[in-house]
Amino acid sequence: MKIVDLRSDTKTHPTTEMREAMASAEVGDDVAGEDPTVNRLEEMAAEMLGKESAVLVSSGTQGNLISILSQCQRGDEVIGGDKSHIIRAEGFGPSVLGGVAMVSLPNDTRGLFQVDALNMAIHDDSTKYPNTTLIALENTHNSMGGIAIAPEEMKPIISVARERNIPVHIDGARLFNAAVALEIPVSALVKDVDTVTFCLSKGLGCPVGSLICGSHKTINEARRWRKWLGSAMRQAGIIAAAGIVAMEKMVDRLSQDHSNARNLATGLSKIPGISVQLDRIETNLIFIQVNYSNHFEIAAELDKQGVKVGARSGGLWRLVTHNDVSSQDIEYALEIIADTFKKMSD
Ligand code: TLP
Repeated sequence: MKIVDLRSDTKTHPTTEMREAMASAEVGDDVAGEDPTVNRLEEMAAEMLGKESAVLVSSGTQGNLISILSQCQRGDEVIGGDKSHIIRAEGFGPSVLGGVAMVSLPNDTRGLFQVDALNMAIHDDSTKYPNTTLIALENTHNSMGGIAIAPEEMKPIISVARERNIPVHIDGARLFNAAVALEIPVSALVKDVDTVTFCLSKGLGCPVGSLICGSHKTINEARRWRKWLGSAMRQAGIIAAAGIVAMEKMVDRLSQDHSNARNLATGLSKIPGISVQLDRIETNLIFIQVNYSNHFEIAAELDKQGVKVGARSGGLWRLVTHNDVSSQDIEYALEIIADTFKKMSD
């Protein structure tokens, strides 16, 4: 049966070129800094993002965790948006493992937060409150709809951070989607921030891996944390080889995922029972509202037919385009979805 997996871009399979690069990768002991393929990937990442240094880590969650632990001490706090992945979906790892408090401000529809609220929330050095030692942004912003936040939109928050002498981290799990959608170099998106995590394993199609980019000092600290967390790896060039292919070959094609997402969203908007805000489709994530109480059953039926969607409570569904979903797959999925909705609408 044909499968069109629209649940997440984490579902991608490595391309043939990645598998070949992995099979023939030159490797060494990365704990000793001797893996030439890892070293090359880290150099490429740092250069592309315009940062001094980069380190390969296992996942986006680990990238965010290590970025926070490298910049915050026990008893400090991080401020992020209440809808951000760091706050919502990473199990408060920095609190569990580093004694760092995670404080949230309401995200606005652009995935940002108000500067007045930020100014008020920041705690300067005091014995009574935790020190605010990091501000976390997310770009693209996943749960606000995959929106691509432009540098000028982030500027007010970054200016407050600068005034208050607090570093800024970007969870850029889908940073390259943002750069492609905004048609700017990825470095322009992160020029004024201190650390960035981006994922190889989402839109870029790799089986595993994320990179943290930042200053030499912070990345050295990140390497210590990676070791403490038990995830400094040995011949990790096997993983890095796919990452190099991704950074060389998989970035420009993200625009195809974005146009597939727009086509999918437009098709879905014509199906009775589905509401979509088409003007909010900026990258590869589509959120739709399904106005049927049996929406979980509809999703289960779609699954049986090979069309997999991310159905959530309240009828909010997320559909994601990626390298394993072609424009023909979109047409196919739309036919099945329209048909199933017709049969099952309550
Ligand atoms: N997001 C995943 C998971 O929540 C399942 C998804 O399908 O969207 N930051 C952002 C913005 C993310 O969306 C994710 C994963 C992460 C961090 C964490 O990355 P991983 O899964 O590699 O730890």
